[in-house]
Amino acid sequence: MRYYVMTLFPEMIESVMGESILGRARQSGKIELIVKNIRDYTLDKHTRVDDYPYGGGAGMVMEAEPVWRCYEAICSEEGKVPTVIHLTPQGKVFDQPMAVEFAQSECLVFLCGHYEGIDERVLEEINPIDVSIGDYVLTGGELPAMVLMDAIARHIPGVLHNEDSADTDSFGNGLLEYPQYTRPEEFRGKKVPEILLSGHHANVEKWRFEQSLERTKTRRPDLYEAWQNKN
Ligand code: 6GU
Repeated sequence: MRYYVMTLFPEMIESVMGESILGRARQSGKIELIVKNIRDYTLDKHTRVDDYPYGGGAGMVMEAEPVWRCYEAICSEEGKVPTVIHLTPQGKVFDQPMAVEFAQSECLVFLCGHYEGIDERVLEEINPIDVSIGDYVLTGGELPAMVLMDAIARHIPGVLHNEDSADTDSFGNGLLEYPQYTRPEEFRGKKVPEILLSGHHANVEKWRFEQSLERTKTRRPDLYEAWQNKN
């Protein structure tokens, strides 16, 4: 997978994407990350990338030209027109099936807006897929882009050590995950459920499945209903 990020805050991306499982996936070459600073593509001598909105109103709008030139640079590098994901609260709300679907791509470009948004005309030209991460407003698209890159990366072969954990984790089967325990066997008087110490694999699986069902039913009745309808 090759991820491109178009942003005004490249350090924000680099600082997070060098860590943990994503950092390891980059080291091993499973994921390539190319961060483009939109400011590098301005033609303005003061490197300005935003301006006041026509019609007035609060805030600033990201100019079309630097975004377009940055996008064209990526198209040239790729030698084709890539899939572009524009992070915006106006987009389709991201979910697990979308993560699985996007993971099939060879290359994904994340366009991060800031301020009051991006000049509509360059969005019409690029025609990206608009994606939101939920119904609340953030100051920019960088955190959402990283949320997507993380969720998508888990579905790229070799990124997770244990290949089946992407499927058994919460949502892999449409249910929340069962509770987990590790040593010691007793913590503040609380014991690990006996069945997990039994070594009886089939019983453990059955118990975990029941726990998943119960949790989903009480915590996320919406997911539980969806699961019932498809099972
Ligand atoms: Cl993708 N961007 C911004 N700025 N805010 C958001 C969002 C995206 N998703 C939820 N809130």
